[in-house]
Amino acid sequence: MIEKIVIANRGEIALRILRACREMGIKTVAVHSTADRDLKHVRLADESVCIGPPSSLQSYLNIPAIICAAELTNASAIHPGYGFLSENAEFAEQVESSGFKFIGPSSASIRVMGDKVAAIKAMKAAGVPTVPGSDGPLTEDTRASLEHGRRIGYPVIIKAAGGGGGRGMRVVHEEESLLSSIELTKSEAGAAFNNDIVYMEKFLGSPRHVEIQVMADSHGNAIHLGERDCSMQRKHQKVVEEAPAPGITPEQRKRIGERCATACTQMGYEGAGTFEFLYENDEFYFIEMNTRVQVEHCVTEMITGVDIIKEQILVASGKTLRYTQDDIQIKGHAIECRINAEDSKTFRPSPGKITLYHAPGGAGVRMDSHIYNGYTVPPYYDSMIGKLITWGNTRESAIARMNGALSEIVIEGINTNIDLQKEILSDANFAVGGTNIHYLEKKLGLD
Ligand code: MV4
Repeated sequence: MIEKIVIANRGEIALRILRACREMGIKTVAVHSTADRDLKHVRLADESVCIGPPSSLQSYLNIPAIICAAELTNASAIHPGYGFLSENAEFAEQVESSGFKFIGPSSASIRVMGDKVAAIKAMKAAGVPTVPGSDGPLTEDTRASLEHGRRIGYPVIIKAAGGGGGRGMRVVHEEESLLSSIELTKSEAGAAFNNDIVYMEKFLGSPRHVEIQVMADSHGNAIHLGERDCSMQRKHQKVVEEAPAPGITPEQRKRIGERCATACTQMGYEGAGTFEFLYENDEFYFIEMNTRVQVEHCVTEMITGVDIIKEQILVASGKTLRYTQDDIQIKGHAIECRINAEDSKTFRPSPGKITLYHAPGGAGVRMDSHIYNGYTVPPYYDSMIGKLITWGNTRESAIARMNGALSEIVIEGINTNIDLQKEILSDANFAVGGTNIHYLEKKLGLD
């Protein structure tokens, strides 16, 4: 069993991992930058190691410094959280070759999913539905590219194999601009990802973003924990997430979920993972897989009762999954509002000192946040300062509890997006459920 874990992250997720470790009787090592000495989890950790200056590149992305901290503290494993090095195959490889357990899938799995063309190929082979597309890289053969375009039908989208999360994509509306768009996307991708491989997909005009949470152990067992709807986003940043996704039937959930779980077994995938789909006209289309724990994992925890971080640690310790698929029952509804330190008009980060903080509470209310009275939000990192999650027996009651919690929360000294969250939660279309990925940007007048 893992005895001591280095938490290679910061903020709310570092605190979330620390809490899981404490519950399991596992010792913790917080690694932090010089700007993060006052983080809540650094104070609570059994040990802490300063790994570098504020810049992420020199601290949370500094592979030798993190592995060195694991050696210094005689830790047995490293949890990468999300962002930073969590989907860096090179890091996972170096962690393992240094004799530590990387809490996540193998570096080989991370590498496959990091290559979007390889990921799609693996999914097709496993029977996961994908977007009609080139099913492979676009080559020098321009006739073949034009042929793909005609077969798929316009509009199409050109995506970089090394991209993901909204980077390196271009929509093409007619054949006339296909070849120049491919060249442009290729050269941008080459510069941005050092990989100019691109592929083509049918462009879906108004999909929802629905993703499936999976969990797999090192013994070939895999289960799914249902889906989340993450369509409420702005500029590829999710704002509100919920589980289950409105309108998805138990039959649809079972069908797509089982395909994802089977794919995990086929690929030898280990740990937590998320299959991202576009959902349009009652069909799921795989686009990408995330090989880390996600920000929004909490809504899944609330409706399944599964502690995803704890389960990650257990399967990393070589334990068999404690749940079979039949053990997983979806109960009620959960919503998560991301709380960001940002300007409500410009969405620019709003770092600074929190002069007053009152956390919300009550039945079905969970606040995952590292902030406290007097904490200073540094300017160097992501502006998310917490997640407010509510659960209810029905979607309506989860919304009612969120409305209550949003009016209860007090954060003074910095600007936050709490007013935006109140607006979304009282939006008539949100109340109906099932709005698409463009809804929020349109509502905000961005489109
Ligand atoms: C698409 C798409 C429409 N059709 N692929 C953007 C992020 C990356 N994960 C994939 N993305 C998209 N891929 C096809 N074939 C539209 C998007 C997209 C999007 C997807 C999910 C959530 C928000 C989005 C916002 C804009 C575009």
